[in-house]
Amino acid sequence: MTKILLTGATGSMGRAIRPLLGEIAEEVVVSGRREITDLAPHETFRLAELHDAASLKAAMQGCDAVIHLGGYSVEGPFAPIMEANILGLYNLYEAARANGQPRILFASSNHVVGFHPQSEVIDASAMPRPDSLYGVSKVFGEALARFYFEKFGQETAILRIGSCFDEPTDHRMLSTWLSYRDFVAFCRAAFTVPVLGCPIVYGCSANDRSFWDNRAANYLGWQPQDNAEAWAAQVEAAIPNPDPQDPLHLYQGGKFTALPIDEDD
Ligand code: 15L
Repeated sequence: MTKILLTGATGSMGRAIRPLLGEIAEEVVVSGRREITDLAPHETFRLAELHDAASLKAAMQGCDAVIHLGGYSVEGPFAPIMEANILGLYNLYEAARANGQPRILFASSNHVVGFHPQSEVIDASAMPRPDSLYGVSKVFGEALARFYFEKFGQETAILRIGSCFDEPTDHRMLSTWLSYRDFVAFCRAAFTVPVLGCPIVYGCSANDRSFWDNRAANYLGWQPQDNAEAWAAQVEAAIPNPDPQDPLHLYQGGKFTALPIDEDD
């Protein structure tokens, strides 16, 4: 693989993984809504807005693969979620269709299945039980990815990301944490496996307490290396008596299940 487009490069996850992408690509086009100036030698910047189809088409020119982190990444009012995660994702897939169908890593979310209880282990065949308007927009995204696969053969790795941060900071994250290096290793696997298809995979490290069974994706050859258990003592010391009735500890989507619906402005 030579040239990857990274959308959402100015977001927190985009910033965290950028330094690792040189390991899996010769060139990385970093794109976002604001200019990025601290470019590494293998990086170029393209201004691209998800609501602006032409800017996405231009940013994707010559790319062999796309890591799509762009979008609205938390619960919020419906209008901006719709613009970024519904219209914006459609624009992204149309840009791919106009650019020779590079493989796409679609950053879906555990909030697609957030109302499944933490006591259950689920796999990719679990029923969507979104916990937020944000989660609903990711259900749409997964359906759009599948539609472009069935209709045009566009390959996508749908990664239902758990919690991709520096380290796990609460009990739920001991199950849902995904390290940056395991994420980048997943991208490498998805972009180099001979036939990708359109799998749904749960994005978490090799956590002892994972809620998710990824055996159906073994053919990708992805073997996460990190394990949130290394932070268990630290989390348990910081939060000694978690309330089992708190949504944070009851549902896989944690506190998203209890958020109010934001009114549009
Ligand atoms: C997500 O989908 C969010 O983008 C992120 O901010 C976290 O809330 C994460 O899920 C999570 O569930 O921990």
